[in-house]
Amino acid sequence: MIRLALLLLLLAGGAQAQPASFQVTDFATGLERPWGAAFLPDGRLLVTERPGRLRLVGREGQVSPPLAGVPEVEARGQGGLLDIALAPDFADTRELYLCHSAVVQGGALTRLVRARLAPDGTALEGATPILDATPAQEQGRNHFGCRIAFGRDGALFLSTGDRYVTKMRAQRLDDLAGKVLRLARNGAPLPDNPFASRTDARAEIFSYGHRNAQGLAFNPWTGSLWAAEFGARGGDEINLLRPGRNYGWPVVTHGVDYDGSRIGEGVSRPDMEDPIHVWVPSVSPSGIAFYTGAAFPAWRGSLFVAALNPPGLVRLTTEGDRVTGEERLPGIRTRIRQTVQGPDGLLYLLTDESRGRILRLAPG
Ligand SMILES: [Ca+2]
Repeated sequence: MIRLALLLLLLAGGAQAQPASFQVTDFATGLERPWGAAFLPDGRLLVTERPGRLRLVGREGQVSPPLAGVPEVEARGQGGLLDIALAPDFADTRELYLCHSAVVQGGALTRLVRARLAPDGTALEGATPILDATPAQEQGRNHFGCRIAFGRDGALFLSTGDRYVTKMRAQRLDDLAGKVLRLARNGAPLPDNPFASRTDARAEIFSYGHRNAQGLAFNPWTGSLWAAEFGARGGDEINLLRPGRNYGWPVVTHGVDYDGSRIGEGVSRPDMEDPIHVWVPSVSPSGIAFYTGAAFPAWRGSLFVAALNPPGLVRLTTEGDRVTGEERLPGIRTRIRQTVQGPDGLLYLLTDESRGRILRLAPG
């Protein structure tokens, strides 16, 4: 168990310099590359493991055996069982959503699945694929996205990766890779989606030109949808997602390719959306979460960003839909895949390790 007592100063300009001190403990252990997590109404936590398992973590951190009924996944490269989200009416329906990589006729793609949690919590029931981010791509097993978030209107948003190999899939409107999709609960496009009336575009698309967004969260104060995506070398982004807009990849980016070569035509273009925050060099941002809890009053309004490389946790201060400051939390030097706020107002961090853990941040 790691125990740290750390004093942080609030860096937000003009805000009260109220210190937040925290301690980090291992809440749960024995998880292989935990990737996505969702708290149940009773305080237990469903956690995916990238190799293809789903487990239920009890309120004291006890980890269940793998649940039955989980779909087969393509656990190669960056693929596997990825995100999980509960339906907004989960308390009544026990319905939840998973995204994962799957193989279709030799090619791989990101798949969205709907299922129900069995009443005793030991299995999924009726897991059914409801959307494939087609076309499947034979080459490569990188950049599958994916995160799931529900809007206030009940719409399901799903981020997909550009599948890495050709980059330009993110710009094609007849292709579901490198997008954020907006869907009904059965996986169908919503009729008021931005491209619903066009015959040359997929009606599922909400926004496009994304490289690989693994962070997706609604700002609870403004209602806006925020996304984090990986750049190549440098050029990681936070974007404010608006319907029908083009977020630029790979035409505009602040990053360069891994061999140092230039990508696209610059950092900005009038017909494309600029990010609201950029990292050069990279932090490799995966999951994001707005902090709304009472346990850390000084952190209310912050956006927490799980960072893979350099490993750790980044806190962005925000005002409305703007980023006003940034700090890296001291003492956390593990690759973090996702950050989730618990019903207790504490922060739970999923570590990207083969012997992965859930870290818990509590005042102290
Ligand atoms: Ca961009």
